[in-house]
Amino acid sequence: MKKKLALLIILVLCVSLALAGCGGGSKKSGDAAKDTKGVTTIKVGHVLAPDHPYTLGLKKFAEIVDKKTGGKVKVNVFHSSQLGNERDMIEALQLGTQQMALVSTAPLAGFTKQFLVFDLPFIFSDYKGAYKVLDGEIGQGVLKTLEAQGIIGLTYWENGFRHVTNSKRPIQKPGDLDGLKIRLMENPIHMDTFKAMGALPMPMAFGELFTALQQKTVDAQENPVPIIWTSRFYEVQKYCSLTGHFYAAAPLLVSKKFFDGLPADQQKAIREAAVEARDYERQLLAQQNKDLIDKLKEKKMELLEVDKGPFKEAVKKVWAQYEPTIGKDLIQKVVDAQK
Ligand code: EAX
Repeated sequence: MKKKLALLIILVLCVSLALAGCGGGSKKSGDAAKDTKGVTTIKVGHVLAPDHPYTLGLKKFAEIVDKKTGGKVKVNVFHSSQLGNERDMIEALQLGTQQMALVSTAPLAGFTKQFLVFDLPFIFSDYKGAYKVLDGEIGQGVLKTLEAQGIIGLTYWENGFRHVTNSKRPIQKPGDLDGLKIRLMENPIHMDTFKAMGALPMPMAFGELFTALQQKTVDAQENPVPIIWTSRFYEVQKYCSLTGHFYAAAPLLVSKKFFDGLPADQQKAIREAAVEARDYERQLLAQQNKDLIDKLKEKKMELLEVDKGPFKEAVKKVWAQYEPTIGKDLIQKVVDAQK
């Protein structure tokens, strides 16, 4: 009997010691991503296809980080909403349960309103103008506002100028959008912009979009050419009007909880890699924007050049509507910086 009791006490002690080991006290989030060999693993997620420049750029980022840290920091890339939709991932960064994410600016407006300025229709004249604003003090200042939300914005990658596709009819002027059910990102400016042109906005996460188009739950969507190609929207959308109504920047984000837990040399390596891989990702997109128009036509998509003047006129009131929220100064700064 005594033997059994002694065995039971030893068993209980072993189990409680093992559980205490799992608890491990409060680990810094950076440590949590570190394995027993001192290698830190970063999970970075995005919602686009495995062959989109988001994925290719992040793989280049992973290579550069690995090299700059001597293998001490590994980056695992998760595409196609494997880690959730963009809002889910931004929230996971705030909690420190995910280390990095690559998203469009649109959902970030729900976290800091300064991002709204970048989603004003036709605010960017061209790629050069966008880069001057985003890579300069204005863009860096807006990224800084994320830190109060527990997120560090490393730099702006690119999604691109967005165009309207639909399954119903050629869109050549704003009135052609009348009554069209269009999927939009969850961003108030995007909704008000398309409402101003008579469309019916349907906010929806990107991961649900292809099925919604296939089942005709929505008639239309808007995205840059590289997404229309890599997400195979040409299979479910007949018409593409090259409106270029929004320019979507794509901030590369890191959890502040995680990043602050890293040694300074690894933080420096990650910041440098983010900028080097950004330039690579932008170049990939520029090449795709050249090559994919013809490939979409080969897939029997009808691509239409449009006169942007009437579209700009139709949505001008959105600028005035959001001036009190964004601030006249910030809007003017973005316009002036492109002159
Ligand atoms: O950031 O949701 C969209 O249409 C975006 O282009 C996508 O999330 C990539």
